[in-house]
Amino acid sequence: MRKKSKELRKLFNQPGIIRLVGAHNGLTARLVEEAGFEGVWASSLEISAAHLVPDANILTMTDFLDNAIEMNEAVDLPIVVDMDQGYGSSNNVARAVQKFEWAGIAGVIMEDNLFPKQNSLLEGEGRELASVRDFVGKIIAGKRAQRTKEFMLIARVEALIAGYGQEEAMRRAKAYVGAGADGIMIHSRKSDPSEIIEFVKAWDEDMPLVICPTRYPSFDEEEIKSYPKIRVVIYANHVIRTVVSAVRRSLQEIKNTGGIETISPKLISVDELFELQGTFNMLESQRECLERREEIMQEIECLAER
Ligand code: SPV
Ligand code: MG
Repeated sequence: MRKKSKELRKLFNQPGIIRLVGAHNGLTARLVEEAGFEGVWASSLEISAAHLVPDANILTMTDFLDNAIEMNEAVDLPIVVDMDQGYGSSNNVARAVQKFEWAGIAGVIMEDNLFPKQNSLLEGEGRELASVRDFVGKIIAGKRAQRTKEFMLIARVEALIAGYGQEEAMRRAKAYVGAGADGIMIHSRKSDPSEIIEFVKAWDEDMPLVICPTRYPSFDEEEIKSYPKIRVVIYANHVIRTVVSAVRRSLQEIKNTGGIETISPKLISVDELFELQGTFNMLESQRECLERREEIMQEIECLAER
C-alpha cells in the first residue's frame, strides 16, 4: 500500500519533471506506462467521457475508485487520482482519502470548486469557488484521514480559471500550503502560458507546483524546465481524444471501403492484443498448474497404493 506513494515522493525529489498522463481504464493506463511516462492521471474528464457523461460530478466517488483500482492493478506506475472537489463536505474528503489510500493510490489532487462542478476548460460558465475557509477545512480533513505519511494530497487552485486574478490565486495557494497540502496545482485555460508564468515567478514557497497545459500547449517540456518550481505536468485528456479520433477514422474506413481489408494491417494484430491482455501468461500459468496437479495426483495415487 505504501509503495507507490513512496515512489511518487521519490520522483518529486529527483531531477526532471514528472509527467502524468490522463487515462480512463486499465488498458489505457498500461499504454501510458508502456510509453515511458512517470505516472498516470486518473482524470475525471477522461473517466467521465469514457462513461459518456459530462465531467460534472455525475459519476460518484465509488465510480472513480473502481476505475482507479482497475488502473492501479494494470501498471507499476503511481496513479494520481483527480479527486474533483472531494465529492462533498470535509467528511466526504476524509472517506475518499481513506479509500484511495487503502486501494494503493499514490496521491490525489483536490480542487477548490464548489459541488456540483463543471470541467475547468468549459467556457462561458459563471464560476464560484469554495471559500478559503471551507477548502482549508477539507485539506485538513484529508490529511488527517491518511494512514501513511507518504500519501500525497495536492491542492488545486481554480482562481485563475474562475477569473479571480493572481492575488487571489496566490492567497489561496498559500492558505492551502498552510493547511498541509503536499503541492499546489495552478490551473489556467488561457491560450498562452502568461498567467501561469506570472504565478510561478511569484511563488516563493518551498512547495512543488503542478500544471496542466491543455489550453496552452505551446508551453512544452523544454520551456517548463526553465521554471524549476514546476515539478509536475499533466497531459490530461490526450489519450481519450486519441481514442475517439482513431476509432472514428477506422470506422469511416471500414464503411467507405465496404470491408476490413485495408484497415486490418494498420491496426495492432490480434496476437498483440492477446499479449497485452495477458492471455499468453495466463495459458502458461494454466499449463504449469495442470502439470503440478498431475504430479500431485500421481503422488496421492502412489500413497494410496501402498
Ligand atoms: C481532468 O483531466 O479531469 C482535469 C483537468 O481535471 S481539466 O480537464 O483541465 O479540468
Ligand atoms: Mg478533472
